[in-house]
Amino acid sequence: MDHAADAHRTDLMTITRFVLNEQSRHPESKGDFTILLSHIVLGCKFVCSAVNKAGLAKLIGLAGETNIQGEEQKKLDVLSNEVFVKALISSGRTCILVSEEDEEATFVSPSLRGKYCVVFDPLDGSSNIDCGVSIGTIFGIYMVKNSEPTIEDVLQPGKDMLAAGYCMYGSSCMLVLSTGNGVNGFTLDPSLGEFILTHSDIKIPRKGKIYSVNEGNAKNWDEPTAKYVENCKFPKDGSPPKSLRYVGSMVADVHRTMLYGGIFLYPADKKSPNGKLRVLYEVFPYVVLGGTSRRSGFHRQAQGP
Ligand code: AHM
Ligand code: MG
Repeated sequence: MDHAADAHRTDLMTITRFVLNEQSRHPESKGDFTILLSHIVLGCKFVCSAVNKAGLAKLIGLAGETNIQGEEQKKLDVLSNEVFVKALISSGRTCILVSEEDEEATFVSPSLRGKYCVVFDPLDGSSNIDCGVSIGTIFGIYMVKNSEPTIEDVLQPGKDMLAAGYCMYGSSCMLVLSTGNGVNGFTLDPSLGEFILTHSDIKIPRKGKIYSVNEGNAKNWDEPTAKYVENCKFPKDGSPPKSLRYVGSMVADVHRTMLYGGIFLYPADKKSPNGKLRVLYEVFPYVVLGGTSRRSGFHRQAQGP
């Protein structure tokens, strides 16, 4: 019997165990981050379950409709937002929340206040919700700087995020996390209700054969962008053309890029001069994940067993 393989199957590294291991390397840590993360994980499990039964539970469609019992239907992204906001506040570890679904930042009342600021898109890929294509949650975590939290605390550069991650609700549900020391992926085992480490120390392959972009916007691109994409299709150096893959859910498109390599881009264009993706909770978390993924080799020795 292959004992190593058997141990791999029976010695389950849950996400909580993984984070506790990581935090134990910081003697000053009081477990606050682990508690915060367990509330994010709870939100992800809830949304995963809601996404899986969306059609059955009539969670798809527009918010504001009423069901047969006269109850108000909540659109899946509205429901996901409520779940994350409530889970994060009740963790007692957050002070400011910024969600794509809410126009204003939420300042947590002093009695429930903690030291973390969480920025998130509770359910990204809205155009794919109603047709059952992969969608996801994106989040980033900052440490509050001011003793009395202000909006400045969530206007910090992406590089100052303590942790970032995403959860993809796809053919399997996968949570990918970086606390600044490599990137690790956990797959939800629905029978256990636990995220288990399945992709350790993810590194984006240096070379990839895929480009991922909404080419329908090409008419509005600037020249360098148009030239770049043209070169993916008709390479001038004699290399084979790249394949095009575009889901239209950033979480899925970037997840594939993390694992297979290549490039994902949503460039600014004449229609959206600032680009479509929101920097704080759609782009910064991926900058953290991409950056720590490439750097992760440097940290391996410090990771311990
Ligand atoms: P959303 O926040 O409304 O869901 O929009 C963000 C999504 C990204 O997931 C994806 O990369 C992009 O919008 C797709 O846009 P398009 O449909 O223009 O290609
Ligand atoms: Mg979004």
